[in-house]
Amino acid sequence: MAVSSFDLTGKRVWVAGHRGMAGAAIARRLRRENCEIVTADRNDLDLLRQADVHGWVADTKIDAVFLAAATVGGIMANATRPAEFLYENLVIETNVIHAAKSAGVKKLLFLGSSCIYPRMAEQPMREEALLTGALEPTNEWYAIAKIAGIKLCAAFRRQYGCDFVSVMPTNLFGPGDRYDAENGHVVAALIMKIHAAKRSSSATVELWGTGTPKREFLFTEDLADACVFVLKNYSDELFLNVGTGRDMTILELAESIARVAGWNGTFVFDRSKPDGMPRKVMDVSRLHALGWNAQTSFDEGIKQAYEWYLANVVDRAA
Ligand code: GFB
Repeated sequence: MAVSSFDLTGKRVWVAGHRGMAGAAIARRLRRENCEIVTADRNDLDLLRQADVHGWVADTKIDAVFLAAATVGGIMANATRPAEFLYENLVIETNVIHAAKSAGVKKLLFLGSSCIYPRMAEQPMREEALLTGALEPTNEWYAIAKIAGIKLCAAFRRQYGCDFVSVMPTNLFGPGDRYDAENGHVVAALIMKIHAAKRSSSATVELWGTGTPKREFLFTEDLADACVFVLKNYSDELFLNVGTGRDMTILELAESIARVAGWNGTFVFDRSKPDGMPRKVMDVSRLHALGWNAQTSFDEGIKQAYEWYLANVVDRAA
């Protein structure tokens, strides 16, 4: 693993996707670095438009990029909107990565996803498992786009010597998550459902699938810290897994959220909805060897996510 040192001091750093959960957390984390954070709102820059992206990046004089912009969603959004997940993610990545190379950006960090790994990958999943088997059908469209993003960074590094690196975050949760029961990720969806059950004194909450799949969850602020750490300290073609290395069943996740929310009901299962990948936990030994570890306990992260939901979604709607 090539350790490197990229000093952010005085640099102009573009967070692409700063309105999303991961990008917003990276922008918050960058406030502790002595750099200038650059962002562009969707109305000012449409990342799907190649000429606009090239023009904006060339004019804006950027030193480093965090490529966190993506079309994202939970298992049902992935399964029901395959064209958007494949097309939009491919176009965003190709536009930003190519524009960064053309404008001479010195460092770029691309955010992938743990769904790049084969459905039946050996657990915990090592970086070497990429492209060793068939993907999980519910999110293969998103996975293929993210694999293309990793390969773009690797190809631009090989052919043009660009210092572009990639990280593969596990399932994320935290402030700024999308609270949308149909399209959201599981943590946000369950926070919504459990809070609603508490408010209406309902005795049951419905979980999709069987509750038995296992997932690993990383708090957004830890993800952001890892991204800044990797951008500053790592330079190699091989992408790095980012996670905690610990997983739990979906039912255990639901029970933890119920504890934090103070709801004592029971869970029922809608087996017509998909389980997705049976297990998804990362081998994070490479990142640990470089000196980075997640700092937030799962319970603390859930507490903060729930408080953010109450303050920013529930209270604002009231
Ligand atoms: O976060 P999630 O939607 O996606 O979690 P993936 C799905 C798991 O939670 C499945 C169960 O096992 C679902 O059956 N689940 C139970 C629920 N109740 C619910 C619910 O109300 N809502 C949701 N969403 N799930 C994601 C990809 O896969 O992995 C993302 O969709 C990303 O694109 C991420 O790549 C890393 O964990 O299956």
